[in-house]
Amino acid sequence: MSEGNGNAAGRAVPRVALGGAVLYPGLLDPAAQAALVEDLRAVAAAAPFVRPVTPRGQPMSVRMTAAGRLGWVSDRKGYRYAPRHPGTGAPWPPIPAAVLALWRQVTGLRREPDCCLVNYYGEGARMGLHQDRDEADFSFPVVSISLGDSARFRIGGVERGGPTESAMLHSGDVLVMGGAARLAHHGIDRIAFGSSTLLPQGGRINLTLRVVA
Ligand code: MD3
Ligand code: FE
Repeated sequence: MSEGNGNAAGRAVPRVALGGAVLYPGLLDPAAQAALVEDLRAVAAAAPFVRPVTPRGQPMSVRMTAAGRLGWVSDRKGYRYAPRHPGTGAPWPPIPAAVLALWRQVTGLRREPDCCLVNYYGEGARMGLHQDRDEADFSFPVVSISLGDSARFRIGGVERGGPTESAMLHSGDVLVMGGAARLAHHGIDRIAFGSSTLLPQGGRINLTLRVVA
């Protein structure tokens, strides 16, 4: 009998981990991961990945695009949510239906996310410790979906400079940051480039789903 991460009721079994975050290891099976990658090819065709610069002009190592009503953008003017792609000027493509279904599955919310940020980590890319606080209502959780190469994820507390802990995130893992974890500092130390064959060119994609307004 193969139960995977499901149970008799067909629900995924979560693990509470890392400062109140809830991790669903391997919630997406390999076929679902591959289907999501295909959905993301269509997103990236309509809204190409860009390499954002920080407000101080430093290029980020992570490449980004987005789907949904709003995308998160960063440039010399600052970072913010914007209704259009910074390069093409077009509205962001819709969030893929499978992504919205996953959001409903793990949050139980009828409210849809406004933003599906798509981060791509090539070899050597990382994301420093930060908080996600550009959104209006922190009572909504943030949902993260990992695809491709494994990554070392780090999470600390709400206050800057406190103790942190780390864990590996693997392809198909889904992380729900709600409650006290919503304002926790977090980042990606490094990816294990080449640890997955999901993406032909290697690397890691992370989707983060957020209610913004
Ligand atoms: C903890 N992305 O896009 S996902 C980000 O893997 C971001 O690309 C990382 O941090 C990535 O802002 C980490 C896990 C994650 C996402 C959102 C969170 C952790 C979070 C929001 C609050 C606390
Ligand atoms: Fe973040």
